[in-house]
Amino acid sequence: MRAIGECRLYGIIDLGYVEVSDVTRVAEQMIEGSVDLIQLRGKEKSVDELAGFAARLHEITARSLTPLIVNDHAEIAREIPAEGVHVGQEDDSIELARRKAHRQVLVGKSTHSIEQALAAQREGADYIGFGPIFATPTKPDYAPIGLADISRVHAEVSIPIFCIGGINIDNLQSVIDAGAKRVVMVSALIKAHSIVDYARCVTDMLA
Ligand code: TZP
Ligand code: MG
Repeated sequence: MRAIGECRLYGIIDLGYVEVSDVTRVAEQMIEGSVDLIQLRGKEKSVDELAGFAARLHEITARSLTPLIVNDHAEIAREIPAEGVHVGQEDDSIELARRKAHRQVLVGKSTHSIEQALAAQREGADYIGFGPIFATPTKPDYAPIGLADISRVHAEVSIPIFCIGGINIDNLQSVIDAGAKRVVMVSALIKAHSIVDYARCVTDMLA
């Protein structure tokens, strides 16, 4: 499986944007475009539904050694062989997520400030999301934190940091110039005319 430290572009299959019938196509295109790791996120779906989608998705991601991360519900990783789980500030602690998964998995955590980033590292996160950098309809209730703290978080936190929130190909260079090495893209990638070409362009810029 691809190591988290080698990952630069993190794609999220958000079921708020992707029809269930389209999940396989989107995953295959992300992989063809060299997305390094993929998360399944479905805020409106039940745990059982998500476990079913994750099981099918894992059959695709495993072929290309792309880690599959499930959002919010660590217990899904107990049933299906996802490589990791992702928790937010209001979700299970990292320790509880590891216990629920009941086996060795990656655990990532969403952070919205330097203080939360340092706390996630102390708690034993394998990676963090850091943002939202820009305002985004994908996470509308969170104030954007802007570009200013990106260089400081990279100086103070040694685990992989994925900048997230409102990032697209038009503002990506500003995020890179601010110090980012890794990014998450949700809507920009999913809505791209060609997910494959869009992802390739992003991975080239992050290389
Ligand atoms: N966490 C912080 S911002 C965000 C999440 C899940 C959503 C990012 O989505 P998009 O569409 O790339 O702005
Ligand atoms: Mg969450």
